[in-house]
Amino acid sequence: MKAEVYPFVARPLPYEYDALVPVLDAETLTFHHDKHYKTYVDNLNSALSDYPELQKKSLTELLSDISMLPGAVQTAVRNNGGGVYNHELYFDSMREPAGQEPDGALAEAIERDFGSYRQWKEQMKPAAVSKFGSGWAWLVADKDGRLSIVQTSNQDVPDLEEYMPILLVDVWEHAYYLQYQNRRADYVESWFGLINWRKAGKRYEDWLAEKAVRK
Ligand code: MN3
Repeated sequence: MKAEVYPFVARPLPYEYDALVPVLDAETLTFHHDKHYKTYVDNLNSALSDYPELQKKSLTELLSDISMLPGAVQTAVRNNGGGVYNHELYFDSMREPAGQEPDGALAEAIERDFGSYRQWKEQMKPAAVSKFGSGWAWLVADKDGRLSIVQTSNQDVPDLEEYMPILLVDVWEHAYYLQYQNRRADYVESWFGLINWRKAGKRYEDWLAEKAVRK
């Protein structure tokens, strides 16, 4: 994530609106990006407008310790700041369906921590499908580079001081309902084919490099 600060600006999709067809159609992606994501950006800016001291903080800084923020703005930052962070990573974690699989250091770590890519997928899919209500399923790395799968509710993020998000899947109904209706499992199964493993691999390697420097 780039260290952008207030006022946050909605990022364009890194591909065309129809680039993810047939997994995600242009209507789904247009509503998701132009309406849902954009609203989180607008609401985050609105929440920060009266807090000059918070306007110098990056999104990661704002989300890393929400309890340190003024009480009146905590919920708005948690919901809308999380909404911005999660959607930017979600859109950036996908690419046109091409059947990519992980490689490099991330592929080795997946084999080490899950057994194989297949076994990782067998754990990631139920984490996403079984998430009750609205939320996210994530692949994250800890400070030693160990991978794990976590779920978060609403627009919550994992503990960003402990974990680096590598990729995530949105299981809010707005992510899939126009195209898949109630068939969340079909959406999640198809989403695996959209994962941009090159970008996920780079996030993982950058995180390892950052941690190596700090030790
Ligand atoms: Mn969403």
